[in-house]
Amino acid sequence: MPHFEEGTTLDRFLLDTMRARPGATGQLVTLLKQVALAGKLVNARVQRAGLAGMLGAVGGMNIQGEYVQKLDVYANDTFKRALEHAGVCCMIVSEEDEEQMLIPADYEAGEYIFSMDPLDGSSNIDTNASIGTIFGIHRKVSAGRDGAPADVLRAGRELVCAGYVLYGAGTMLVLSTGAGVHGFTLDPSVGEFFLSHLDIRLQPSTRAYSCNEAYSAQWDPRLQAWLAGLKEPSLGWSARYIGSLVGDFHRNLVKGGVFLYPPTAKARQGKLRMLYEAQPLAFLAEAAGGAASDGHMPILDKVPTSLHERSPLYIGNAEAVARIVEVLNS
Ligand code: P6P
Repeated sequence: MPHFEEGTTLDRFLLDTMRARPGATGQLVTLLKQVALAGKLVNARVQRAGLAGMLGAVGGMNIQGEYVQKLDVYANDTFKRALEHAGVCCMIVSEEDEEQMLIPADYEAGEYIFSMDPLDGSSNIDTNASIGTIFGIHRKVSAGRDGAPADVLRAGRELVCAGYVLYGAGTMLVLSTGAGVHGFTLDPSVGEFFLSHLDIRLQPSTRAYSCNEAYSAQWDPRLQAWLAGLKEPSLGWSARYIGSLVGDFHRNLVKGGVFLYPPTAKARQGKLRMLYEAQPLAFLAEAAGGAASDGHMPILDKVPTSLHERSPLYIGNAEAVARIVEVLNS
């Protein structure tokens, strides 16, 4: 890993690490700079969300005379607007949109497909808990100008980049292009993301688990037994759960932990979506030395068959994920 001095901006990092890549056209760097711009715009609105609440229910008129949009609609529009004209994408897939979005004919299309959950955990906005934008980026494989579902209904190992913008106590952009996972923290006083977490690594083992235990009675009995076994006091495990995937994942990435969202009676295929939640976070987890599984196979080997397909998700430190898979296949 090259050395980066104090105060390295996102732009400098992207140029230094990606300019030298054979065949680099600069499109991916441009795409990620637009993601950073959209993240700053969404962050500014998220930070004022409480005020918007004070100025009337979402959807009412605010003090500037503009309609207060639901934040996840605002986030969706902001990321699409930042990407549709940049000449770097040929399709955008969003949790907010049933169908994929193609680039308008009057804009130049590029070679990348951007899949996103524009504001994961948005139900937590009223509690000031961490929320975020999760994204995955594929390079186009289909012919012609426009992207097609076949460009994203692929194994997550074919992603060229994945990451998230976390709107929390601080605002961070965390991403990987396959060579390590790196975190950039926004300094709002200058409006720049600065490298703050170079090459984040997940240690092999952990003693922290993250799940909604209220559903545990609906889980596979073998998983229930595994969880019960962790509670032996001498083992020293602890539980942490925000209820915001991006916040739970980030905490586990920087401090260690295993997140699990097993199938439940209400979500028989699991709740979380493959394209813009499980795959991007699995890409990051493996790039940081961790693992991600659906309980039977690595998430990154699983090929989704529809844009909004859901999956069970077990993700975090490799030993804990391996143990869960062993338990579920014993
Ligand atoms: P539950 C948020 O709504 C979300 O999609 C993820 O961010 C989070 O991990 C999950 O749902 C929480 O689900 O069933 O525990 O409320």
